[in-house]
Amino acid sequence: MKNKSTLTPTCSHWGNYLVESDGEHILSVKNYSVDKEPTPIGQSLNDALDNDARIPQPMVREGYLKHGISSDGTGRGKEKFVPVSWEIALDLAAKAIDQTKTNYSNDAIYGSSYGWASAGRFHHAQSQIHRFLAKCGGYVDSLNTYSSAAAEVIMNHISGIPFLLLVREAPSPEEIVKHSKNFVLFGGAAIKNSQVNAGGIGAHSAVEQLKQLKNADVNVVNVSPIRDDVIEEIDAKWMALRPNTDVALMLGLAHTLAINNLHDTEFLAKYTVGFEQFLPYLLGDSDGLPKDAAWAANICDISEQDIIDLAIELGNAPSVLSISWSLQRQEFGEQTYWMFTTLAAMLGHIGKVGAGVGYGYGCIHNMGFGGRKVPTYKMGAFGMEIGERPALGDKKFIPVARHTDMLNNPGGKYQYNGMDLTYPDIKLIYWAGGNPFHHHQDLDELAKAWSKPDTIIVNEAFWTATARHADIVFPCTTMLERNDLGGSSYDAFISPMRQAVKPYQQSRSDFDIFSGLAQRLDFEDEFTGGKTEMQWVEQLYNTTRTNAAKIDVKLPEFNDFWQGEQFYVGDQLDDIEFTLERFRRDPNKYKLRTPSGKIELFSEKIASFNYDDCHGHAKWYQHVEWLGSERAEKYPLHLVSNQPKTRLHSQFDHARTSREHKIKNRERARMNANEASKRSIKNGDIIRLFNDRGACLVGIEISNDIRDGVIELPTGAWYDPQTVDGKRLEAHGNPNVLTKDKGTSTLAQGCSAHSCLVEVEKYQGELPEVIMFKQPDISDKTNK
Ligand SMILES: Nc1nc2c(c(=O)[nH]1)N[C@H]1C(S)=C(S)[C@@H](COP(=O)(O)OP(=O)(O)OC[C@H]3O[C@@H](n4cnc5c(=O)[nH]c(N)nc54)[C@H](O)[C@@H]3O)O[C@H]1N2
Ligand SMILES: Nc1nc2c(c(=O)[nH]1)N[C@H]1C(S)=C(S)[C@@H](COP(=O)(O)OP(=O)(O)OC[C@H]3O[C@@H](n4cnc5c(=O)[nH]c(N)nc54)[C@H](O)[C@@H]3O)O[C@H]1N2
Ligand SMILES: [Mo]
Repeated sequence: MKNKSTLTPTCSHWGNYLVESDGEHILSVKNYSVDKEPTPIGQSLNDALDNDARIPQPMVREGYLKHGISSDGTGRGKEKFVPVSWEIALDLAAKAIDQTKTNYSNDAIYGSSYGWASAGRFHHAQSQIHRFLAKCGGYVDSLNTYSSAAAEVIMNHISGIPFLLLVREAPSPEEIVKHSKNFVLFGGAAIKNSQVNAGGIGAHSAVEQLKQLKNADVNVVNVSPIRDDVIEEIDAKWMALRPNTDVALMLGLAHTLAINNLHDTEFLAKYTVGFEQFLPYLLGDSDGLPKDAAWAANICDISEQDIIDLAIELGNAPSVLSISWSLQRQEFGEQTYWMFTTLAAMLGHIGKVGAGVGYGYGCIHNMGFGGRKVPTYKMGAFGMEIGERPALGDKKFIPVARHTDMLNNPGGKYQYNGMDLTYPDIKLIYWAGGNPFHHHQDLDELAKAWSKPDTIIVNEAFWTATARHADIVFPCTTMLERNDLGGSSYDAFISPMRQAVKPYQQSRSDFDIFSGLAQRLDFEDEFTGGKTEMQWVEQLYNTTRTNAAKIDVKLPEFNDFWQGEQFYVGDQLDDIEFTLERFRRDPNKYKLRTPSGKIELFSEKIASFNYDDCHGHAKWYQHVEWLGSERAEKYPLHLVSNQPKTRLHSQFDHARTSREHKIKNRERARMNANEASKRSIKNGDIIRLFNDRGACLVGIEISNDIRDGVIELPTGAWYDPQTVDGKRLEAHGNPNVLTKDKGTSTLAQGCSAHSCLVEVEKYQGELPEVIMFKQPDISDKTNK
């Protein structure tokens, strides 16, 4: 007999939902009525149980099953998988971990496992794996994020405010309308990005909020190579600059302010240090090159007059300047954030209500649209949170985006943020909750580097390229197949996540997988704390409830919460005062945590590192990959590989929302009619994007929202490398076969994915089938 259908609440990084299921199947995904702008990404959950893309049982690469840690790693991603029992898979993985520790040390285990995983405080894969590896004796971790490494490092030096706090404290459109006359968005505030919110989101309202700017007397400017990075309804002025030239534009604006005495000398004196070191560079006194509007126009391809006009407007009325994170995922990405802060300091509005700065406006919904009702109490957490992990010495961590470099240069020396570091010699990689074959640059090189370690273990629900490149694959559950609680300090909703369906085939939660390994390695009780899933969920909730009570926020008793639906705490929260507002109010009492206690437009500390790619103040550096370089003669299009509007990174690429948007099963790229006609390309054609690092196939949409010289290909199509006519060709449209794998600079060593030149041509050959959403080659011999 069929079970009757039930509605269970769940929470994802892109929204909270009621899921209708019959215990076995998802029947529908329903939005809450408080969510006025639910995203179509939500419907992806209907396909979470997909049979083709799911991993049904533990799998081991054939060569690894035969030869263990001495197998030939070049078979990864190519050899067959053999289905095995949980016993065999867990024994094999435990043995590999034990051998690695004994033969080498814990420093031979790379366990950064970077990635967004899914929402849910308990089954948070990062918490699970970091707790497991820490209790196993330690491992090599990573620092900073792919999202914003350059900004995290530079902003800490110059503002002393932790980046994840700084980005949350942005004036809302309502406040901007009241207090500002200009709103200049470097990198836009794309609605596609504001669909998501790390840890869950109860109600989207970005469009409604931005529309308040429509009839207000606010001059909105979208500084971006892509017009629809700002919604059409607010008639923003489009300044379509060349990608990666924002520093030059900002310098041109700053120069115009300076020569017209429109900069706020009082603010600079009271709240900043180092303007006097920066000014000679700006005016050209130190290098003979004034960074004036004409100089900037030549680089960024915005007219000199437009730059002058904007500077004059900014100099005469309060403004909010906003900068998206994309501007620092590029070569010298530290400079955009430093120059942006310098420009904003010259305008003098930093720390005023409804004016000043927004770092990462709308990159994530509640950064810009979350308002001031922010839960400041701590959520209960399992394991180690980022920032709470053990102290990190030499060889204990790498800057997160130096993954391939580390595998290629064991023992190699390098610099990061003033530190002399050495790459560890990695023998075992363990990943749970991330997709390096999505997030890393120059993927064909990563694939080669992944042939080097002795063992690679991956927990995944789906046959992503990362799972396909592992030796041991543990099939894990999705959030619809387990019990959890959702919520974060970025959102005023907290939600029960009751199990909606039984686990797919043999899959188990990460908690169960790590418990099984910990048992074999003799630390099961330490890992589980002697508690079951539901006991942990209750404990995390009760910790949250106790923390909330300290600031007079009342959460229901656990049982009431658990049986109910998402719970809103916003009406119990006080408006927060932003850190920079407090600093402006009383700079002596609320000194910034910088050496000077003020905003550092010149940093003695950074200058003392003597890096030739990051000096003591913000500067324009000559990039290698941009439209003004020599390389652009061969590869004349700048690839903007931005975030996808139809999914979160690579997650649920196999599901309906993402697939319906593809063209002939390939990722959709956009270029304008002018660039298309130069190459005889028509709307809907399949084209080949290429440079000297790789090539991929995409479907093309012709759109005049893209400036000349630019092609947009969002990230996230599952990496599908094939060999066609003897040449490597990625068949599905993954931009990371083209992007360059180089640190932003010696300072932060961050991801610089947005610096990449390509050329394109109409694809004439026979179309290779996209095979990534199907099961890989699996042996019909099961090893029980
Ligand atoms: N070219 C280019 N590349 C980029 C960027 C760019 O702008 N351009 N942006 C970068 C940025 S900002 C980021 S943050 C990264 C994102 O990179 P990632 O965070 O690595 O990408 P996701 O696709 O979110 O990967 C999460 C994986 O975890 C799996 N997962 C989900 N839930 C669970 C779970 O409970 N347990 C386990 N074991 N697995 C689970 C999902 O199936 C998925 O495969 O990409 C970066 N890469
Ligand atoms: N739907 C959806 N939303 C997401 C994500 C997702 O995967 N899907 N990922 C989330 C994550 S992890 C992150 S870190 C944030 C990232 O947030 P961002 O870093 O802001 O995201 P991007 O989409 O890479 O870039 C935003 C826009 O910046 C513009 N841009 C690119 N290069 C330049 C440049 O050199 N100058 C200027 N002025 N503009 C430029 C592009 O037109 C692009 O559309 O997004 C989050 N939001
Ligand atoms: Mo990110």
